[in-house]
Amino acid sequence: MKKPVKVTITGAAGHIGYALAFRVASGEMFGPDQPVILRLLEIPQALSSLNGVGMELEDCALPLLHDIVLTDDPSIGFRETDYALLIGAKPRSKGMERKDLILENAKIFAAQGRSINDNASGDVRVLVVGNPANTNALIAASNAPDLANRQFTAMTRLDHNRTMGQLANKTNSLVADIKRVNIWGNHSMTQYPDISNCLIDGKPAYDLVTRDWVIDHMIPRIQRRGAEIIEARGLSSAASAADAVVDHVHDWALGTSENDWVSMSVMSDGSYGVSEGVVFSFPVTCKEGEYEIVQGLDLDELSQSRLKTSEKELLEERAIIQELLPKG
Ligand code: NAX
Repeated sequence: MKKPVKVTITGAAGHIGYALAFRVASGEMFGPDQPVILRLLEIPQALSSLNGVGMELEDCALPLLHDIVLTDDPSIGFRETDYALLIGAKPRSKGMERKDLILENAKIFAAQGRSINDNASGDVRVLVVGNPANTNALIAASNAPDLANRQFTAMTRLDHNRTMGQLANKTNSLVADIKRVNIWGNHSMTQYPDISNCLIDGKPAYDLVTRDWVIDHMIPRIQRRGAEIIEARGLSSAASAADAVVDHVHDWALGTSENDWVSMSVMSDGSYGVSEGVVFSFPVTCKEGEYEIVQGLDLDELSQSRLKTSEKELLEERAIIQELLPKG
């Protein structure tokens, strides 16, 4: 029997956390032979609800779930953890400016970065989902002086999966036959879903869809998909977000498929001319727990200008929280 993997989920009593915990515990993230220990972290006001999540997990009698820790203490929540899934964040309240939301959440992710640094496994992998996810990941990484920036990522996999879903629908194909889509930039309205290199059943996607459809319909729909879901459901995406968390960590830990890549927001190393020091979504391949940014893709003028727009937004977000970046 393999040694259990310790997985921390913050905000585990929230919508995404609730949809996620059971899937991690049932083996979907790390495979059917990998036991897990769940460490579920919440704020004190949500502990009663978190207890309910713990009871339901117990009632599932999941063979791979070796232990459940429920806590509001980050030093217990992150203790020796191998994977920290940072989902808990403050929602935007009525009348709150975007800048205030960034600042409020920045404090949470600075504290969690420090706690992960002090308590987690030295080899921990961190995924930030709580918004603004890319900038929160930058803050967490910058507050973890003993850990490498490569250990911190933010989630653009939901946007990636949404792009595949839209393409499958439009071209009447199977999602399994769609390869090499990717999201560039920030998890926000400035993100750039790119299908220039995409193959559908081995054929270039642009043989099957027009550039006008991509520019006028697909890209804006992906950018606004979160709002579309809220309008329809009265609640934000939860099951699909949890599904993207499973995909992101699964591929990071176990590797991406041959001849394909996925979208992950990672610390920019200057690839494709993107400024260093922002967490930016790139196409990546993963192997044995490490990711590599895919190099050498051609970017036409339109793509370059869209990358610049998203980079500019990330630089603006960074300027707002600059004082919370002790690493520089
Ligand atoms: P909910 O409000 O349902 O749940 C958030 C939970 O986090 C609550 O239970 C709250 O008590 C807890 N929490 C707040 N501060 C905490 C802290 N300091 N430590 C531990 N727990 C804390 O939100 P939910 O729908 O689950 O969404 C969570 C976050 O994901 C939001 O910031 C949301 O904007 C973001 N999203 C990010 C996505 C992405 O693709 N990157 C997509 C989905 C989602 O919108």
